[in-house]
Amino acid sequence: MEMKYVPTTCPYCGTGCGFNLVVKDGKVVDTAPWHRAPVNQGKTCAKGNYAAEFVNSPDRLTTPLIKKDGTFVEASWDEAYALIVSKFKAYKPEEMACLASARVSNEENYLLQKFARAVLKTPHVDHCARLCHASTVAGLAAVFGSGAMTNSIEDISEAKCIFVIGSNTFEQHPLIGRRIMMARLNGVKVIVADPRFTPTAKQADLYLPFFSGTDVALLNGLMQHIIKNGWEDKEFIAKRTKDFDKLKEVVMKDTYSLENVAKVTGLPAADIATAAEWIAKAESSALLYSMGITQHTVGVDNVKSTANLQMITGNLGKRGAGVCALRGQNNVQGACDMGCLPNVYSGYQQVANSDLHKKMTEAWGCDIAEGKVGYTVTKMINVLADEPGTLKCMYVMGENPMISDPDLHHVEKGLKNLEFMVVQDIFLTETAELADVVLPGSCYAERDGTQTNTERRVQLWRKAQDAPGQAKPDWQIICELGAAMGYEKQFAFKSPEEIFNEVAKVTPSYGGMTYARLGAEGLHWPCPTAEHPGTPVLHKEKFGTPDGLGILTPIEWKQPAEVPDAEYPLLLTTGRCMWHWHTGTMTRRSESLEREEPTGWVEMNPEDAKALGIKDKEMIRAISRRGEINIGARVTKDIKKGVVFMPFHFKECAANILTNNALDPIASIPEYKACSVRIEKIPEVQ
Ligand SMILES: Nc1nc2c(c(=O)[nH]1)N[C@H]1C(S)=C(S)[C@@H](COP(=O)(O)OP(=O)(O)OC[C@H]3O[C@@H](n4cnc5c(=O)[nH]c(N)nc54)[C@H](O)[C@@H]3O)O[C@H]1N2
Ligand SMILES: Nc1nc2c(c(=O)[nH]1)N[C@H]1C(S)=C(S)[C@@H](COP(=O)(O)OP(=O)(O)OC[C@H]3O[C@@H](n4cnc5c(=O)[nH]c(N)nc54)[C@H](O)[C@@H]3O)O[C@H]1N2
Ligand code: SF4
Ligand SMILES: [Mo]
Repeated sequence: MEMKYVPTTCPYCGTGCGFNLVVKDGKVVDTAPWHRAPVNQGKTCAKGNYAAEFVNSPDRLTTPLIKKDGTFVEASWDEAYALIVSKFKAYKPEEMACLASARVSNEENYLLQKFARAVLKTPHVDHCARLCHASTVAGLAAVFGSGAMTNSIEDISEAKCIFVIGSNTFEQHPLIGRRIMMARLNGVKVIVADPRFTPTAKQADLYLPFFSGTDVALLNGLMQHIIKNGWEDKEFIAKRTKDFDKLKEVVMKDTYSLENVAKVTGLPAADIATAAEWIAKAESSALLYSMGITQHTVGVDNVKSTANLQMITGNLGKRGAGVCALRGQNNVQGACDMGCLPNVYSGYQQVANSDLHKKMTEAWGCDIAEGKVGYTVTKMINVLADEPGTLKCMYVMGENPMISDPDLHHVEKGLKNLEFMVVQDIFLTETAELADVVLPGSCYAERDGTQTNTERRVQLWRKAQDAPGQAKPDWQIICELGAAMGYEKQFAFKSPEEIFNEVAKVTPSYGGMTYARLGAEGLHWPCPTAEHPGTPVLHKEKFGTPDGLGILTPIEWKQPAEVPDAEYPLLLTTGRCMWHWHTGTMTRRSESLEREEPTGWVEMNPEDAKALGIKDKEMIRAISRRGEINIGARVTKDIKKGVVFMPFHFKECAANILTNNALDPIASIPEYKACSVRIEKIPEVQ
């Protein structure tokens, strides 16, 4: 028997923890602590702990599949490539679109956008960051000149006050939750604003249970109280920011007085005042946010508001402070960095800038898609469903929109309008079932590569076993397909490291990185030169805007696109649970995790349940303007009256059948965090 330990990074969340994969006779059998891991020092959450369980699942895809007469038949790689090439060559560039993946490596994402732009010559490439932190990327870039988390994870344990708004850190980023606990040992004050009394909220010194969709009102209210009392950081505002007067014109309005904000948010005015005082008077205060802020039609407004609060209190450019946008998927930061967005090449180099278009054309040595901004994920689905014939062909790598996109009936209609779809995944997902060709990719344990966590730390993945059957690493599939399309030179890579070296060459913020330099600790971008030590804290001396100043942006509160009414009287908000990951492909195949939560539920307040005659655990029907599902009720005081919550992991009661495809006008992110539903008892069958 041969045993070995392979240190690697976690395939789940953007915290970027490290652990060892335990390999026995060439197969991954378990995980074990890796004490040198820089982010988590050997600790993991349950998902990391059980991250070996799905790897050798009997459901793994092991061979290419081609759909013939409505059923999949096994095919060789050559047959699959030949079919794909003949189809891809038959469409015009603008009729094709690619979805990249926050689950795969930087190298693979870099290759996919290169494939889209250099081979298919289409500008339409995007990925699930659209559904997640698109508001952050747009909002923070507009006000700070960089759309990423400003501080490091370690920093959080040095804060003197921590304001968590719209993040269930303890369940969704547990090892960042640990940093909050470490800070608490130093006597830090923790404030949590969330419509649900989550495990994170339960650790707070001050819990603010407010209505979903009232974030800007709350943030403006906090700022008004701070300014009224003269607690703002006058020096920081004067030296490092601009447009304070414009901001004041809005936040000082009577609309945002404590009394008015209390009414809109459903919070006691005194608690808003206390929160304002703690944040403003702390020597350093960190603001942590995630989907509660971003997934709204006002997602970008929400993000800019959090930045306003941190700027007027001087909480940027120093340790223990910052706007800590907690990125979700293991490599969503990296997929954005690699240019899997319709408006930028790697390193956020704008496609519309003709110099940069020329730079990439020369670097890749061929004609590339013209420098115009392509479709977002949400736009792709809308075009497919509502303007059939515009998009005809799609290549989806490591995404499962048939569970994760809003308004699933609409998504299904759109995807069924495609003439040809290729899905490259590790399991036969609900999306793959609709494909014409399915290609078996490899999971994190089966390849080398890099991924970039939420604090912009680029770390290595290390191969621990071979992929099952004929499955291949995603990078190899894209290279082979690129070559089959006639682009041998552009895709002649023999290893992920060779791809990474090209990334470094064309991407200024990764310019100084090599595999050898990444080592065990990784490096934080920007790291532009071989001598540069990396950048754990952004904006220390100046912001990334043209004049170096942070921009204060006046923002008015707006209601969600759909608000409760007589027909649909409850506000539905959706999200996650501790044990499962998104569309469940991996965690529902992990016995230890699936045992904890075998199916979905809807949380409702006892008063709402009583009014409807609904008991705990009763199966009920939830109905929105877009569809209906049957789901078990979980009656709990841990949710605000008038609000109900569902996790979206479970296909048998898919929350996204109900959600609203209303989008933020700038970021095109859907409003997953607020729509309206009605809940009914299921009529008894006579
Ligand atoms: N276990 C697990 N962990 C995960 C994931 C997973 O699927 N499972 N997914 C990862 C990914 S990709 C992401 S993006 C992150 C997401 O991480 P989080 O954003 O922390 O998770 P969510 O459950 O989507 O939402 C967070 C909180 O927002 C609250 N909320 C709802 N509506 C509002 C509102 O209008 N305003 C405010 N302020 N709060 C509101 C919800 O009650 C919830 O507690 O998690 C990552 N970590
Ligand atoms: N209602 C509601 N819906 C939401 C959200 C919400 O809060 N509420 N949150 C949104 C957010 S923040 C996100 S990030 C999205 C996530 O949406 P998705 O990205 O669609 O969800 P995942 O389940 O993570 O899908 C990833 C796919 O990649 C596959 N995969 C995993 N590893 C590999 C690999 O190494 N190679 C290949 N080729 N494939 C691999 C998995 O099997 C899976 O099919 O969901 C969004 N949807
Ligand atoms: S906190 Fe995130 S990165 Fe760390 S072990 Fe858990 S899922 Fe993995
Ligand atoms: Mo996400």
